[in-house]
Amino acid sequence: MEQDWTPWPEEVAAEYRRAGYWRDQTLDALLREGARRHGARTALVSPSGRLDYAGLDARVDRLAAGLAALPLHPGERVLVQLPNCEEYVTVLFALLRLGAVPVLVLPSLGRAEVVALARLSGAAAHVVAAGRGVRDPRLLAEETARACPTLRHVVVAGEPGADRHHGVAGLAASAGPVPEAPPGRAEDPALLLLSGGTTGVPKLIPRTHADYGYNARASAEVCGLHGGSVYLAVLPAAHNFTMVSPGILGTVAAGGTVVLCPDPSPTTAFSLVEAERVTITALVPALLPHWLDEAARTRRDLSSLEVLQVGGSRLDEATARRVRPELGCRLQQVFGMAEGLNNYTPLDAPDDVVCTTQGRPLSPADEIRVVDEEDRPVPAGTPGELLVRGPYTLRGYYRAREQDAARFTPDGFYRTGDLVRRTADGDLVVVGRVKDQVNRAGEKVAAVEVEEHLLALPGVRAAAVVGAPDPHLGERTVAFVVTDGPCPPQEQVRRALLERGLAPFKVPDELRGLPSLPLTGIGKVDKKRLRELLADSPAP
Ligand code: OOB
Repeated sequence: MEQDWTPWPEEVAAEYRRAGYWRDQTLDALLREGARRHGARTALVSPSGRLDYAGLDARVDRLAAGLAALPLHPGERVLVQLPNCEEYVTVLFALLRLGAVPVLVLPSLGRAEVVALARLSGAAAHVVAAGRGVRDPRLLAEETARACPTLRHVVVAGEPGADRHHGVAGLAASAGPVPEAPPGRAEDPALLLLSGGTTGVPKLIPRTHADYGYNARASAEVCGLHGGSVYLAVLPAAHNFTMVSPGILGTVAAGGTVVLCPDPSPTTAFSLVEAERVTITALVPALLPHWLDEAARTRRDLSSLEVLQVGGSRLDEATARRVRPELGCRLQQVFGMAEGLNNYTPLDAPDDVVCTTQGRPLSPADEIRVVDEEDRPVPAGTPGELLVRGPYTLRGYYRAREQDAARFTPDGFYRTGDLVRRTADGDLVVVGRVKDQVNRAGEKVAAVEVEEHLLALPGVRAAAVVGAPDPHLGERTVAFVVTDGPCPPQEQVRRALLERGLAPFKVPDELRGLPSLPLTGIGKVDKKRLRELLADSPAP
């Protein structure tokens, strides 16, 4: 059988091992080690309560045994679609301990995407939360199971002892023995992350224990984490930023405390910052103005906060400059991607660097190229597409050999699709994008995916989706459609897309009818022209 993923070439892997980037250690060992070294220290704070390292480790052991008894086997993929709750962390570590492969699914994804991910990964189980979200997550999971024959179990977190019919199981914690992890697994995929994507079908990113562990440890180091650090997870836990930059895993690697914020509102977050003496947290730029406004209004004591990380989409300089005076903490810009590469502004960099660049690569082993359309390196200071290769950047997507050819160079560089310029000091500035994607408040929307859903609606003859500048979202999605007869009302299209199972955040913010789509010289839809149309006639 063809391999599901592309490993690093053996001589490269040997070098990463030799240099100490890669360790022969699975990700759950980070927790095991924490339990051994400082078992009584608080590891996790969530609405369900507090767990110290020893307590969390013991809970993960019991849960791993429970999941194994379902049965779930090492190597099997499991969709984990949970909000920022205690079970997210315990289930994640339990699956890793078991050797099962979590597929991290954002809670906001709809049926269409979840089914596609279940099929692509051949998932054996889907873990959802009880009574959360817009629709009943159990219903969603049961629909997924019907559409995907490999799915044997729907596991509902937050509902102990749920009825077992229809393959629905509660999250049983069994006292049985924990299956021993087979050795030498460190360089196998530990988990699968969702790619922001540029294609009609979602793509999955295989991340190995060794590469992800390095990403976590090295990030913890550049972000200055230590045993006294308290990290507040505000963004969805399943996002790479929250997982490993330095996020939950980086904090566990440093022996710090993870606090889970159940919603991203500044009111909730500020109470937790005050109560738990949070030292570091991470936001997308779209959330930052709300935090600044709330800080001006509130009496909450934010003095514990040392570092505010902002990333996921472009942060404008004016807002960046408000962070230190108005929140009283340092700003750190983070330009990362689930595919691997993380860039951080150094914590001791001057304000000008912190407020005007998106940082520099995390690892001395990150190989960066900035190239023109012919893949030729551009001179420093000239914008070009960013290509990257390194000890924690994938070499190929999961089960996507054909699509890989377009996204990787023959010598293994990942084409990020981001246009960057490199300053004389080696800092990167993101200036644009060549990939066909909308970055909506940090959430990535592949234009093609939405276009395909639009084209499936009756009467839609052509569709093109582009991003338009938006003061609140950074970018909003605009769909241009060519229809038989008059353009249907936006609300009707919105409902039809939701009905098809598309995630609400991917439904176009604006719909515009056109008699035909403008085409380029070679007959492709001219998206540049569409953006110009938008600039000429902005939304009312
Ligand atoms: C993070 O990961 P993804 O996979 O959701 O999205 C990656 C893409 C990048 O290729 C770039 O287009 C954009 O998001 N991006 C930024 C940015 N950070 C990410 N664009 C401009 N400025 C930034 N600071 O978004 C992600 C993963 C780990 C850490 C942080 C963000």
